[in-house]
Amino acid sequence: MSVTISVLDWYDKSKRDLPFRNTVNPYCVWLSEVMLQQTQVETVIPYYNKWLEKYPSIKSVALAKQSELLKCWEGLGYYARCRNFHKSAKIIVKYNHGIIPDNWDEFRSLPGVGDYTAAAVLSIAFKQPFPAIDGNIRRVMARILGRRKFSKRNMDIIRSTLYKWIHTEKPGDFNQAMMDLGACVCFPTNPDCMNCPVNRYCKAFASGNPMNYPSKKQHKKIPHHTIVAGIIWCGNQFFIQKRDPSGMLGGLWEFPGGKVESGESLVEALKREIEEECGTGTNIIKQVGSINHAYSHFSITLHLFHCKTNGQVLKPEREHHWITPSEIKQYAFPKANHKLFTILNNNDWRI
Ligand code: DGT
Repeated sequence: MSVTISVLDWYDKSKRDLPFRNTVNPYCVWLSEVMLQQTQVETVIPYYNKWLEKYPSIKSVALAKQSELLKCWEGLGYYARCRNFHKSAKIIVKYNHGIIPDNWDEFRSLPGVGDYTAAAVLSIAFKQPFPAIDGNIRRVMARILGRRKFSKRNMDIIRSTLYKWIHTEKPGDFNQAMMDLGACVCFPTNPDCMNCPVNRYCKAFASGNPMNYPSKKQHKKIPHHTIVAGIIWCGNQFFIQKRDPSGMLGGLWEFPGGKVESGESLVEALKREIEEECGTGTNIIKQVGSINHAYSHFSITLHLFHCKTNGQVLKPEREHHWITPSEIKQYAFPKANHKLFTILNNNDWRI
């Protein structure tokens, strides 16, 4: 037996039954890999199924509007993934007759495709022997090889070992087996070593303290921002604007507002932000409610206020719409806003 055979035997018996495991269609495999980046499997499954119902092919993605795709992605986070997938689909339809490339250089050069995604898709969909190295596989390898740090040298060793171990006829199964091992057995804390198919090859297990591998990173404290935003009413409609397409939450819709600066009250900050973004003042009527939300690199407390136009015409720089509450579902909003909508729905949107 070898690590490769032990891992593949275990996978045959224990693999997770996931919707994207029943296909080698490159479009479906790629979509699932994009959705799975930074996101848990249980969260991805309903999004994956819904997306494929609406967009059954790469061509249907290429032909869709970015706003429609973002609506389908709404709530999944890391929206650059969706925008890049759209860009890639358009490139493939325009320059490659809608055929997803099956060679490393072409596929890897597409927007949003990194080493991990290229290796995962090429191995699963096209049976090419590229090891995919995600966070789970890195941890499994650090333990088997007894490496504490992910230094460049150790990463080179991990990569070259995986190139040796990957099964040339079943590279996709090998990669997915290693991922499952990380997700279901070789947990970050309290790994289930007794049920591990490769414990006899594992240096971390032999050490008696597998959790020392890899050594724990010191968690940096993430910053917290206080944000204010306003629902500016004009009759039964209110104002929403589109976020810059290239930045964080790019292409999603939001209420005007921004960070409270030091020394400012919430109302002062909101007046300033609305003037900066909409080119005019407004009457701030009352606070609606507040929510907390955590992004990967910072967290926010967002305070929302009802406002009314003060008779002057708004001169916003960004794309904007005036909508009624019932039209919200036609637009993609950040998750933080959905928390606000829950508060608003409970209050009947009363000013
Ligand atoms: P910046 O100004 O370069 O830091 O860029 P932004 O737009 O990311 O930051 P800012 O100052 O407008 O802060 C707003 C933060 O709150 C941003 O991380 C996105 C988040 N957010 C979620 N929903 C909303 C919303 O409806 N309105 C606003 N203004 N921000 C929202």
